[in-house]
Amino acid sequence: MTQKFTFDLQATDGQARTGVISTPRGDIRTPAFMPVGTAATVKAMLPESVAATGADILLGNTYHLMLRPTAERIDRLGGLHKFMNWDKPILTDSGGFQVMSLAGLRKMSEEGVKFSSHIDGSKHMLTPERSMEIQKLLGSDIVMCFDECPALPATDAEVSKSMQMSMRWAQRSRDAFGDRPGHALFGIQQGGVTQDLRAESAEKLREIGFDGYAVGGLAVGEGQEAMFGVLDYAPDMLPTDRPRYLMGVGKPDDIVGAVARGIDMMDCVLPSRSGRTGQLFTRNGVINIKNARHADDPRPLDEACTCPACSNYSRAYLHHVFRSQEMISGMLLTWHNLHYFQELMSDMRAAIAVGAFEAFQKKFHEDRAAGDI
Ligand code: PRF
Ligand code: ZN
Repeated sequence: MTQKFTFDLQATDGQARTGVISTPRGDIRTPAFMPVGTAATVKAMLPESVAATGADILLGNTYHLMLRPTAERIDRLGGLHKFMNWDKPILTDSGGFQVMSLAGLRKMSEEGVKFSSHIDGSKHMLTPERSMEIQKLLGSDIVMCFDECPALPATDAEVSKSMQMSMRWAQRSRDAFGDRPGHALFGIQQGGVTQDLRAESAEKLREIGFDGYAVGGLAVGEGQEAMFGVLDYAPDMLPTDRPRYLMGVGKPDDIVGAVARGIDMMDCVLPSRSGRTGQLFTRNGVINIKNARHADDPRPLDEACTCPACSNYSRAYLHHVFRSQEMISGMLLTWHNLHYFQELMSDMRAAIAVGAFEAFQKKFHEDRAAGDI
């Protein structure tokens, strides 16, 4: 077992890349999709089932876990991996982004952000130093810098000011993280949809030096065209020999477009959350299982899918348990969606490895256009 964190880039095809991140807790095949396990669980899934879908790594959240059950309690109980029974790698987000989207009253300063909990209104403070401490207590394998993700639209002056602060926080995160063999610290590029600001942010992060680099501040309402516009240049500003992680993305076509532009890692609540609301992803597009037209349909969701929901149940059954709000509905539908996302990643890795990513993309878009589901 390696004690080091390494990234081995194995093949490229255009801008698309495939490789392996090695950590003491196991390998992460890239491009990688990370299911979200916010509260020390991927909702409706046992960890072994998440692994069975093909996931090599999960995402956890500083913000949620610091409030409940607290990082100190998880540490006393042996760390997050043991606590939630997941022994593969875990990446944790640093908290700032979730504070902005979830917390009550917030007050931002150079020091950090003061906020009140969305659970009980209690007061807390997150700083780069405290975020590093919490992620260490959790035992996270990939730690994210503490940053600010400005809400878009914003003026260039506002985005610049926020990005500069995030870069000072990146330096403080680096200093507080220290030297922890086998654990990685990722910097987060900000700068909105402005190329000069993205370049300046990348420059600062490269100067500080990280084990990997995230593209933050996207998928915040700017739309796919604007996001792809940034991804046409942003990954190239980051070191080629380190993993590049696009935070909080996304829909299957966002993922394919991001990989085509040089992204290696992604995370999103979409497959798990949609599973619980009855939206199913298939190669022919999205199925809403709630729809009455599935009530008598004996066919599986997706003939070609090997997940338990598709192997053993009809659309009629899945429709019935969804309508009846049976617990098995969230379980089966989440499993299917996670399986679909992981198969998409695995198909992309295979296509990139043999130089067939262009053909893969063409078929991906044709299948969706053809879809009568
Ligand atoms: N920063 C952090 N987490 C994030 C984001 C960010 O910019 C995003 C943006 N899509 C999602 N999650 N720390
Ligand atoms: Zn399935």
